[in-house]
Amino acid sequence: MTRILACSDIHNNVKAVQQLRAREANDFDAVIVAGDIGSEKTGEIFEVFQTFDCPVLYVFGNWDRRLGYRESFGERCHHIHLSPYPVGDLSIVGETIDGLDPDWDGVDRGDDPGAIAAARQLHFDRQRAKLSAIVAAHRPERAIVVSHYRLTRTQTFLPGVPLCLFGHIHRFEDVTYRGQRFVNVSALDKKVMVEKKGQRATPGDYRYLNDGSYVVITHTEREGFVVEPRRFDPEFSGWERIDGIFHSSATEVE
Ligand SMILES: [Mn+2]
Repeated sequence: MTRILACSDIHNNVKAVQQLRAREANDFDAVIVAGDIGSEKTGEIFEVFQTFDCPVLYVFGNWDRRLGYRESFGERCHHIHLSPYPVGDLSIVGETIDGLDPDWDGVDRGDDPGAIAAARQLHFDRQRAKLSAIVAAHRPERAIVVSHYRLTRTQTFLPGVPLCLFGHIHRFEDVTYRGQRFVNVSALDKKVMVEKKGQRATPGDYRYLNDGSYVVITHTEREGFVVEPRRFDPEFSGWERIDGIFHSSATEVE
Protein backbone atom coordinates (compact mmCIF):
# COMPACT_ATOMS: atom_id res chain seq x y z
CA MET A 1 0.00 0.00 0.00
CA THR A 2 1.16 3.51 -0.80
CA ARG A 3 0.04 6.43 1.37
CA ILE A 4 0.27 10.01 0.19
CA LEU A 5 -0.56 13.27 1.91
CA ALA A 6 -1.52 15.97 -0.61
CA CYS A 7 -2.16 19.65 0.00
CA SER A 8 -1.87 23.06 -1.64
CA ASP A 9 -2.50 26.78 -1.24
CA ILE A 10 -0.49 27.45 1.90
CA HIS A 11 0.05 31.17 1.14
CA ASN A 12 2.91 31.56 3.66
CA ASN A 13 0.73 30.21 6.48
CA VAL A 14 3.37 28.29 8.46
CA LYS A 15 0.95 27.68 11.29
CA ALA A 16 -1.43 25.84 8.97
CA VAL A 17 1.38 23.46 8.06
CA GLN A 18 2.20 22.96 11.76
CA GLN A 19 -1.47 22.22 12.42
CA LEU A 20 -1.50 19.68 9.62
CA ARG A 21 1.67 18.09 10.97
CA ALA A 22 0.21 17.84 14.48
CA ARG A 23 -2.83 16.01 13.13
CA GLU A 24 -0.97 13.36 11.16
CA ALA A 25 1.33 10.49 12.06
CA ASN A 26 4.68 10.02 10.36
CA ASP A 27 3.43 7.24 8.08
CA PHE A 28 3.37 8.59 4.53
CA ASP A 29 5.35 7.51 1.49
CA ALA A 30 5.22 11.03 0.05
CA VAL A 31 3.94 14.52 0.75
CA ILE A 32 2.70 16.41 -2.32
CA VAL A 33 2.25 20.20 -2.46
CA ALA A 34 0.26 21.37 -5.49
CA GLY A 35 1.53 24.96 -5.49
CA ASP A 36 0.95 28.32 -3.79
CA ILE A 37 3.45 27.72 -1.04
CA GLY A 38 3.93 31.49 -0.91
CA SER A 39 7.18 33.24 -1.65
CA GLU A 40 8.13 34.37 1.88
CA LYS A 41 7.99 31.58 4.48
CA THR A 42 9.17 28.79 2.23
CA GLY A 43 12.12 27.77 4.40
CA GLU A 44 9.98 27.34 7.50
CA ILE A 45 7.24 25.57 5.56
CA PHE A 46 9.57 23.00 4.03
CA GLU A 47 11.23 22.52 7.40
CA VAL A 48 7.90 21.42 8.88
CA PHE A 49 7.12 19.17 5.91
CA GLN A 50 10.52 17.52 6.28
CA THR A 51 9.64 16.31 9.76
CA PHE A 52 7.70 13.72 7.78
CA ASP A 53 10.19 10.99 7.00
CA CYS A 54 9.41 10.86 3.26
CA PRO A 55 10.00 12.84 0.07
CA VAL A 56 8.26 16.23 -0.26
CA LEU A 57 7.22 16.71 -3.89
CA TYR A 58 6.00 20.08 -5.13
CA VAL A 59 5.09 22.29 -8.05
CA PHE A 60 4.82 26.07 -8.02
CA GLY A 61 1.63 28.10 -8.31
CA ASN A 62 0.88 31.75 -8.97
CA TRP A 63 2.03 32.75 -5.45
CA ASP A 64 5.45 31.22 -6.04
CA ARG A 65 6.81 33.45 -8.79
CA ARG A 66 9.58 34.78 -6.56
CA LEU A 67 10.93 31.35 -5.67
CA GLY A 68 14.07 30.04 -7.26
CA TYR A 69 13.14 27.40 -9.73
CA ARG A 70 16.12 25.20 -9.02
CA GLU A 71 16.48 26.33 -5.42
CA SER A 72 16.87 23.47 -2.94
CA PHE A 73 14.52 23.62 0.04
CA GLY A 74 16.02 20.53 1.63
CA GLU A 75 17.48 17.17 0.83
CA ARG A 76 14.13 15.44 0.64
CA CYS A 77 12.33 18.22 -1.25
CA HIS A 78 11.92 17.75 -5.00
CA HIS A 79 10.50 20.11 -7.59
CA ILE A 80 8.66 17.66 -9.84
CA HIS A 81 8.04 19.95 -12.83
CA LEU A 82 8.61 17.65 -15.83
CA SER A 83 10.57 15.44 -13.46
CA PRO A 84 8.96 12.16 -12.35
CA TYR A 85 9.64 10.91 -8.85
CA PRO A 86 9.01 7.25 -7.97
CA VAL A 87 6.88 6.52 -4.90
CA GLY A 88 6.26 2.83 -4.29
CA ASP A 89 4.93 1.48 -7.55
CA LEU A 90 3.69 4.91 -8.63
CA SER A 91 5.34 7.77 -10.42
CA ILE A 92 4.56 11.36 -9.42
CA VAL A 93 5.20 14.05 -12.02
CA GLY A 94 4.17 17.69 -12.10
CA GLU A 95 3.70 20.85 -14.08
CA THR A 96 4.63 24.19 -12.59
CA ILE A 97 2.49 26.91 -14.12
CA ASP A 98 3.65 28.26 -17.45
CA GLY A 99 5.87 31.29 -17.42
CA LEU A 100 7.66 30.17 -14.26
CA ASP A 101 10.09 27.69 -15.65
CA PRO A 102 13.67 28.74 -16.49
CA ASP A 103 13.38 27.56 -20.10
CA TRP A 104 10.97 30.47 -20.64
CA ASP A 105 13.68 32.95 -19.64
CA GLY A 106 15.78 31.67 -22.49
CA VAL A 107 13.03 32.10 -25.09
CA ASP A 108 13.68 34.92 -27.58
CA ARG A 109 10.30 36.62 -27.54
CA GLY A 110 10.80 40.24 -28.64
CA ASP A 111 8.89 43.17 -27.08
CA ASP A 112 5.77 43.30 -29.19
CA PRO A 113 2.79 42.05 -27.11
CA GLY A 114 1.52 39.91 -29.98
CA ALA A 115 4.91 38.29 -30.43
CA ILE A 116 5.23 37.68 -26.68
CA ALA A 117 1.81 36.03 -26.60
CA ALA A 118 2.70 33.85 -29.56
CA ALA A 119 6.06 32.90 -28.02
CA ARG A 120 4.31 32.08 -24.75
CA GLN A 121 1.80 29.84 -26.48
CA LEU A 122 4.55 28.06 -28.41
CA HIS A 123 6.58 27.59 -25.22
CA PHE A 124 3.51 26.29 -23.39
CA ASP A 125 2.75 23.81 -26.20
CA ARG A 126 6.35 22.58 -26.10
CA GLN A 127 6.29 22.11 -22.32
CA ARG A 128 2.98 20.26 -22.62
CA ALA A 129 4.48 18.00 -25.29
CA LYS A 130 7.39 17.28 -22.94
CA LEU A 131 5.07 16.39 -20.08
CA SER A 132 3.06 14.19 -22.41
CA ALA A 133 6.18 12.33 -23.62
CA ILE A 134 7.56 11.91 -20.09
CA VAL A 135 4.32 10.44 -18.79
CA ALA A 136 3.91 8.17 -21.82
CA ALA A 137 7.41 6.79 -21.20
CA HIS A 138 6.77 6.12 -17.49
CA ARG A 139 3.77 3.79 -17.44
CA PRO A 140 0.94 6.36 -17.52
CA GLU A 141 -1.40 3.96 -15.72
CA ARG A 142 0.91 4.33 -12.70
CA ALA A 143 1.29 8.10 -12.88
CA ILE A 144 -0.13 10.82 -10.71
CA VAL A 145 0.12 14.22 -12.41
CA VAL A 146 0.28 17.28 -10.15
CA SER A 147 -0.39 20.88 -11.24
CA HIS A 148 -1.59 24.07 -9.59
CA TYR A 149 -4.42 24.76 -12.03
CA ARG A 150 -6.67 21.92 -13.07
CA LEU A 151 -5.42 20.41 -16.31
CA THR A 152 -7.74 20.11 -19.28
CA ARG A 153 -7.66 17.94 -22.42
CA THR A 154 -5.86 15.24 -20.46
CA GLN A 155 -7.59 12.56 -22.58
CA THR A 156 -5.51 13.85 -25.45
CA PHE A 157 -2.13 14.61 -23.89
CA LEU A 158 -2.10 12.40 -20.81
CA PRO A 159 -4.05 9.30 -21.91
CA GLY A 160 -4.17 6.46 -19.40
CA VAL A 161 -3.28 8.63 -16.38
CA PRO A 162 -5.69 7.65 -13.60
CA LEU A 163 -5.26 10.60 -11.23
CA CYS A 164 -4.57 14.33 -11.53
CA LEU A 165 -4.12 16.50 -8.43
CA PHE A 166 -4.48 20.27 -8.40
CA GLY A 167 -5.31 23.24 -6.16
CA HIS A 168 -5.86 26.98 -6.66
CA ILE A 169 -9.64 26.92 -6.29
CA HIS A 170 -10.06 26.73 -2.55
CA ARG A 171 -12.37 23.79 -2.10
CA PHE A 172 -12.10 20.02 -2.07
CA GLU A 173 -13.37 18.33 -5.20
CA ASP A 174 -13.17 14.75 -6.44
CA VAL A 175 -14.59 14.12 -9.90
CA THR A 176 -14.10 11.45 -12.50
CA TYR A 177 -14.32 12.58 -16.10
CA ARG A 178 -13.98 10.08 -18.95
CA GLY A 179 -12.19 7.60 -16.74
CA GLN A 180 -9.68 10.06 -15.28
CA ARG A 181 -9.96 11.31 -11.74
CA PHE A 182 -9.36 14.95 -10.79
CA VAL A 183 -8.88 15.82 -7.14
CA ASN A 184 -8.68 19.38 -5.85
CA VAL A 185 -6.52 19.02 -2.73
CA SER A 186 -6.78 22.67 -1.56
CA ALA A 187 -6.62 24.67 0.59
CA LEU A 188 -4.46 24.39 3.68
CA ASP A 189 -4.85 28.12 4.27
CA LYS A 190 -8.55 28.89 4.42
CA LYS A 191 -9.20 31.80 6.74
CA VAL A 192 -12.77 32.29 7.89
CA MET A 193 -13.48 35.71 9.39
CA VAL A 194 -15.31 35.65 12.71
CA GLU A 195 -16.52 38.00 15.43
CA LYS A 196 -17.39 37.29 19.07
CA LYS A 197 -20.90 35.94 19.34
CA GLY A 198 -23.46 38.44 20.58
CA GLN A 199 -21.10 41.36 20.28
CA ARG A 200 -21.32 44.01 17.62
CA ALA A 201 -17.75 44.04 16.39
CA THR A 202 -16.02 46.76 14.43
CA PRO A 203 -13.50 45.65 11.79
CA GLY A 204 -10.72 46.09 14.35
CA ASP A 205 -12.25 43.24 16.41
CA TYR A 206 -12.43 40.78 13.55
CA ARG A 207 -10.49 37.57 14.02
CA TYR A 208 -10.16 34.46 11.90
CA LEU A 209 -10.24 30.70 12.22
CA ASN A 210 -8.45 28.49 9.73
CA ASP A 211 -10.74 25.89 8.22
CA GLY A 212 -7.98 24.41 6.09
CA SER A 213 -8.19 21.06 4.39
CA TYR A 214 -6.01 18.50 2.63
CA VAL A 215 -6.33 14.93 1.42
CA VAL A 216 -4.91 11.53 2.29
CA ILE A 217 -4.61 9.19 -0.67
CA THR A 218 -4.03 5.47 -0.37
CA HIS A 219 -3.28 3.22 -3.29
CA THR A 220 -3.60 -0.55 -3.29
CA GLU A 221 -3.78 -3.00 -6.17
CA ARG A 222 -7.16 -4.19 -4.96
CA GLU A 223 -8.92 -0.88 -4.48
CA GLY A 224 -6.93 1.51 -6.64
CA PHE A 225 -6.95 5.07 -5.30
CA VAL A 226 -8.92 5.93 -2.19
CA VAL A 227 -9.09 9.68 -1.59
CA GLU A 228 -10.04 10.97 1.84
CA PRO A 229 -10.49 14.71 2.45
CA ARG A 230 -9.52 15.94 5.92
CA ARG A 231 -10.61 19.27 7.33
CA PHE A 232 -9.31 21.21 10.29
CA ASP A 233 -12.93 21.85 11.19
CA PRO A 234 -12.10 24.41 13.92
CA GLU A 235 -14.25 25.03 16.96
CA PHE A 236 -16.62 27.91 16.13
CA SER A 237 -18.41 28.00 19.48
CA GLY A 238 -18.36 31.51 20.85
CA TRP A 239 -17.64 32.89 17.39
CA GLU A 240 -19.85 33.91 14.52
CA ARG A 241 -18.85 33.79 10.86
CA ILE A 242 -18.67 37.01 8.91
CA ASP A 243 -19.23 36.29 5.26
CA GLY A 244 -18.14 38.38 2.33
CA ILE A 245 -15.52 40.48 4.15
CA PHE A 246 -11.83 39.80 4.57
CA HIS A 247 -9.55 41.85 6.81
CA SER A 248 -5.90 41.02 6.29
CA SER A 249 -4.97 42.61 9.64
CA ALA A 250 -7.21 40.23 11.62
CA THR A 251 -5.38 37.79 13.89
CA GLU A 252 -6.10 34.13 14.40
CA VAL A 253 -8.26 32.84 17.25
CA GLU A 254 -6.00 30.72 19.45
MN1 LIG B 1 -3.28 29.84 -6.79
